[in-house]
Amino acid sequence: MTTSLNELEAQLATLKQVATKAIAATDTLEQLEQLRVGYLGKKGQLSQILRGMGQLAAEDRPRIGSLANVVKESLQASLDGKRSYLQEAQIQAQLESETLDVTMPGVYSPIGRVHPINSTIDRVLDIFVGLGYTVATGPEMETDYYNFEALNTPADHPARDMQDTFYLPDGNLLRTHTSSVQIHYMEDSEPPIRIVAPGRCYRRDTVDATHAAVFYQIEILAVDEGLTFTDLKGTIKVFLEEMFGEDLPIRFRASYFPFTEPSAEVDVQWQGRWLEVMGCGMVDPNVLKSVGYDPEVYTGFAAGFGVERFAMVLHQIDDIRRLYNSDLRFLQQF
Ligand code: 2U9
Repeated sequence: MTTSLNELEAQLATLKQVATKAIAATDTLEQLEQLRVGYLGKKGQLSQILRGMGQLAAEDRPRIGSLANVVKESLQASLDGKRSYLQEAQIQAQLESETLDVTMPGVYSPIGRVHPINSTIDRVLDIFVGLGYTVATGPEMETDYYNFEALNTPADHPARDMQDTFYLPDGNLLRTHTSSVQIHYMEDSEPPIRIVAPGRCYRRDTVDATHAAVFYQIEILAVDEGLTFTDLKGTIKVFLEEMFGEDLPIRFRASYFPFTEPSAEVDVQWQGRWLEVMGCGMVDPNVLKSVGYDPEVYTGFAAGFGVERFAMVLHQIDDIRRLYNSDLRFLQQF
């Protein structure tokens, strides 16, 4: 099938028209490159048309040759023009995407704060670690033995009423104090003992401005030969003065706990009035026996307090529930 001069001229004209249109319509450099290869490449449409030249009369070839060059240059010019346009647009887009509009408000990433309960716990632990105490922790779910029995609080002991808690189907309970941690610790180690045990505790209390069903407690325990109530008073004095300030009037008021004998409540003079802040006492010999320590050789002292209470005193917080209802207006003060 021979190709005539007119046909080749028509094919070149069509190619120029179609290719020019396609180049104008493309909007990516990749597509543009594909068009260049498709039209002007070795195996491109222009090459294919030029292969038809072989069938032309010799005197007609120069005419097609020059026509083909005109088309090639025209398409090359369109390609170059489109490429620099697309490259410019790409740079602009990049500049726009990278330009930092300093008038734009910054990306506000709220800075978190240490919750007042955790900052109070950290402060207390720093003091006791400074006094040579080791931080001990333990499970919040305990057996009746570790929460009560081992702490000289047998099943029918009236003190259990003040420490009512949440009981689980398997007979376990949610601990009412971290004293269970000390029992575990003493079972696994020999005196001398100096531990501070922070942790979450549970009480089936009516929640009000000063009572929460879930709260944090910290207890300390020291067991050694020859520890006396004086050592207890000295330790508590140092601790409370670290927390509330020097020459803080402190008062020890006789009290009762099943796991200490003698026992005392500790009050501090705060804003002109006595404020009960913690309880303490000499570890009851029965408790030492329950972990296999000979009370004739070893004595111990212990103390315990509610962390929320300290946080409320330190930060003049009027209602314990503010510490739990996640109100940012309140928490952002710390
Ligand atoms: C062992 C032996 C003795 C820990 C103690 C208190 C006094 C005390 C209360 C403070 C506020 C509980 O959170 S509260 O309601 N606790 O007053 N706790 S002595 O005595 C122990 C602990 C462990 C082995």
